[in-house]
Amino acid sequence: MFKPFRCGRATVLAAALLAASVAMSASAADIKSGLKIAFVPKQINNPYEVIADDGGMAAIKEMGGQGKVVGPSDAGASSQVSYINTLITQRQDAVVIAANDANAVVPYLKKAMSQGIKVVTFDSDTAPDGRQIFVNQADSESIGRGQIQLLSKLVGGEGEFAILSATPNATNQNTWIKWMQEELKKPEYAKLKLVKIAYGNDDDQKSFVETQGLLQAYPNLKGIVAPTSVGIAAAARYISSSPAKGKVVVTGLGTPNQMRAFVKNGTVKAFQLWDPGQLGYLAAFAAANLASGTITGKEGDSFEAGKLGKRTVGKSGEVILGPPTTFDSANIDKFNF
Ligand code: RAM
Repeated sequence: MFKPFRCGRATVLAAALLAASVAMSASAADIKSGLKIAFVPKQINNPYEVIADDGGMAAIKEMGGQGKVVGPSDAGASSQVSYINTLITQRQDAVVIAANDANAVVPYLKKAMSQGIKVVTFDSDTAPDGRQIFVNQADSESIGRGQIQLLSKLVGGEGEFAILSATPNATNQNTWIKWMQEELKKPEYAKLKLVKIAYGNDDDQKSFVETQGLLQAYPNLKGIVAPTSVGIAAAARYISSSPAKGKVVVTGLGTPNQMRAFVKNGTVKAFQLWDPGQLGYLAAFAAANLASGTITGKEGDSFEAGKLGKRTVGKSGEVILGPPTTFDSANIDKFNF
């Protein structure tokens, strides 16, 4: 770093100012050992979240820390609050959370940060003052626009479609839906009509029933986009055994393991996702670096993230994993998550 060649007062001051404004760059050796890092998923029983948390636990083990996963069984807006409070009492070094609401958890995360606990959001962000870093699966705009591009291709560019989302307050889904609506404004989608945004609350049964409701309410429906791994699996299951199979397109974001059977039986032609395990892995490295003081979360800070290599913090404390993959019958068997 900065090496003052003369030790006058002005030089020391200049060095301090420079250190405060220059982004930090950390190496693997700078990670403290024995860090206590807790993951708080949206809901503990969601297969997607389980893969993400497992990735986080693997990274924490690699770094010689103590990891654990705690969280609610439903993705309700305030269901994570009591878990955050307990983690504060337990004096964790860092909390990594997939927020169920952009604002509901913020006061509690702020309390954690005021006590020196580092906070990383991943998968689903809070308002920026609720965390130091947000580890995003991919660029939100590309995810949202990409969903409409894929849907349009699958339905032949025209017809009525619905979105089957997670909870009405999920930050990630709401951001993606905003970008889907932006993409829809392009003239090439003039014949594509969004008739309804339904919410399955990332609950399998509710998502299943919502799918049924959409088919009843919109007899001309040509497609359902579910940007949630719970929603897309439930929609595909409903449609696979209904007369709508082969007539109504189901696409969105899902895990290859949950969707494989529906791709093989022809219900689903294509859908997208990133590797949730890598997302959790990256988030754990971001948290450990914050907790080791090697980075502060400022734009330009960089750190080594194990097998994922060097990562740099972008605008508003965002670190991006990478572009999503599109899965179809040709490649789905290459993936096992
Ligand atoms: C569900 C959750 C999660 C989202 C995935 C795609 O599992 O809503 O937050 O990222 O779907």
